[in-house]
Amino acid sequence: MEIPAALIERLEGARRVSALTGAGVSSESGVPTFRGPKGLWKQFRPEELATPEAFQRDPRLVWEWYEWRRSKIASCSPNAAHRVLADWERRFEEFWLVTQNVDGLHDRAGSRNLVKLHGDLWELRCAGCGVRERNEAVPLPAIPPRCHCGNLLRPAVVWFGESLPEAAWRRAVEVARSCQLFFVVGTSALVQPAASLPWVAREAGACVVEVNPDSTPFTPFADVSLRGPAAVVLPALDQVICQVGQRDEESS
Ligand code: BV8
Ligand code: ZN
Repeated sequence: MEIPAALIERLEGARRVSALTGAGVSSESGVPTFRGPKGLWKQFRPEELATPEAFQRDPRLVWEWYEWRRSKIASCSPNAAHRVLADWERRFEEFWLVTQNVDGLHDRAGSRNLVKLHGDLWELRCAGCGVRERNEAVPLPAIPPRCHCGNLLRPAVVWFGESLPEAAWRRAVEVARSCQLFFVVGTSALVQPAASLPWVAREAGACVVEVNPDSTPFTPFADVSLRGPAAVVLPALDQVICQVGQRDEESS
């Protein structure tokens, strides 16, 4: 994968770097994306399943979909892209990762400076008393699962029409505003407000790099567009970063 010289130059001086990921970063791990030919939404429509109304109307159906996704993701492992993003916490003075993904693969790859905009598939929360629990059982003993208070437990994810967690959104905007380099990896850049983060970074003067095999509505506005799968492009980028790091060490 050829990395443009202009990007190598920006990488040389970069201290504060951030990334936004979407479902595409997990596709090489075997996790289905939402759009695209075999996309998740193909079989289901978001308004049918990933909304509070759908859960109200038919909690069992919504849980069957989440059980299916949990069982699929349970057999997936982080791929090279997840691992590189976890390594970048040690490569740069300050690296933060903002993800739209709920699959938990960034955690499993070792990312710690991680902002989860849309929650976590492996956490349940009570629709009544608000209690939250981590539960990785596949399958769950019974669906829809019930809280000890008698109310239904729901996946601790953000559904369409629900607000993002305040603190997570605030942190994500801060991170996009303060970085010198902003990577947009594996997202169709369609779901708001996450899709506004590359714009926030761009307006704050960051160099915005898109990593995606396809073009997206943001592509024309990216400073650099690396057209390829994340599990190929990110390791290639990481190699350049290591070489630059070695050069710095030799020259200092
Ligand atoms: C909110 C958790 C308001 C659940 C998710 C009309 C216009 C604009 C906005 C709206 C509108 N109507 C409604 C809205 C708002 C709505 C929205 O944006 N809708 C969209 C559909 C238009 N947003 C919301 O509702 C948000 N909340 O706005 O609240 C509010 C305000 C105040 C008070 C009350 C309410 C909440 C949105 C969060 C929804 N939850 N997930 C779950 O997962 O079950 S969204 C879910 O879908 C993901 O988290 C992600 O965000 C999105 C999917 O997008 P991607 O991750 O980008 O994945 P996708 O498949 O689309 O694309 C994959 C990409 O990867 C592709 O580009 C592909 O080319 C690329 N790729 C493929 N292979 C690879 C690759 N890239 C790299 N390497 C590869 N190998
Ligand atoms: Zn409860």
